Amino acid sequence: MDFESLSADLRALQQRALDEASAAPDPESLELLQIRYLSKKGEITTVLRGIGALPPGDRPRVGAIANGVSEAVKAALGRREAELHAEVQTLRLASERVDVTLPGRPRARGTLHPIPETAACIAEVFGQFGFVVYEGPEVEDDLTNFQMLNIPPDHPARDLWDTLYVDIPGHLLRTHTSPGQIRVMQSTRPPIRALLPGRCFRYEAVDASHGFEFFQVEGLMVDEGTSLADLKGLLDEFAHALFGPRKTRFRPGYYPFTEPSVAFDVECLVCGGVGCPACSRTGWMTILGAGMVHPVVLQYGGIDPERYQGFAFGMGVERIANLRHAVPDLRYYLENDLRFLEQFR
Ligand code: 2U9
Repeated sequence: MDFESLSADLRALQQRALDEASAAPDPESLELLQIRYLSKKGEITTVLRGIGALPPGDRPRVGAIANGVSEAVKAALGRREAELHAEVQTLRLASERVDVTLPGRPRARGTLHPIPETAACIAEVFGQFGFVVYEGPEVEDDLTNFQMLNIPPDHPARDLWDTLYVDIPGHLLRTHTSPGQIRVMQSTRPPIRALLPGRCFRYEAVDASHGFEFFQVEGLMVDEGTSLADLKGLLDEFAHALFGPRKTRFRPGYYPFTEPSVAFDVECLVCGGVGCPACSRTGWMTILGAGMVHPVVLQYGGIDPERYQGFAFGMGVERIANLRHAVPDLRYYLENDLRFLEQFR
């Protein structure tokens, strides 16, 4: 082995290594090339084994060529590695590309349940007349739920409300939101315009038009000189806002906490007053009850009935929602069946 053939071997080896490096398809093949050419048992070292046969004067020159070959192969492997890395990066960027100008994917949106939606709609109308929403507790005491509303313990009117009692003596689930109005009167000086939405509870057999829980909205106005005419004017505006322009009427009614008491009717929403099954052929539909607050009730609320008068009204929200959306059965409101709820989008 002479200097010429050894250095020719090294150059050939370099050429082969560089060709293979630039053709390496992935980082794993680069790793193999690195082992094959540059490791302790690699091809460069193998060629250098022949160095012992050379004259001592030639040995450093071959050593220098071998170093040059090593460096060139190392550099070629490094270049290819950088190239492969860039290719991977480009592929990844292409596959992960986000076009920020594309429209978003629409998500299914929930909606308000028809009962709170109707309650909000009612509050919106009365809000325009200065009524402010208050909330009372669902567990009430007998005093505020009944006695202060002019319904003493043995009063026959108690038969109207079959009550759900709780384990605390003298306490019950409120049968109407009226006790909340007592609390408003006790804590607020007139003029008062209060609206009380809330869930109420009665011990009832459940059927299409009765539930043991229902949602009520009650209103109370107390001021000097408040009259039944003010009540009629307000309720007309309310009925028109919800059901469009229609005839309305007061009919005599009875509640222990109002005197006089009335039922407020609108012209039938189905037949327009001609008479149909929906209005029991009367041409009218009752949408709420109302009246002038009984002087005794004002007194319980800490208000002087000689100076102030008040009117109050109350409505079942399920009934109003039924009329707005033609829902035939109250039980739908509590079942949370999506096939029902999705119709209120
Ligand atoms: C106070 C004084 C008076 C509230 C009133 C009604 C008439 C009424 C019913 C309608 C259907 C209840 O949901 S329903 O079953 N309510 O007709 N509510 S007057 O009167 C009050 C309330 C509070 C201190």
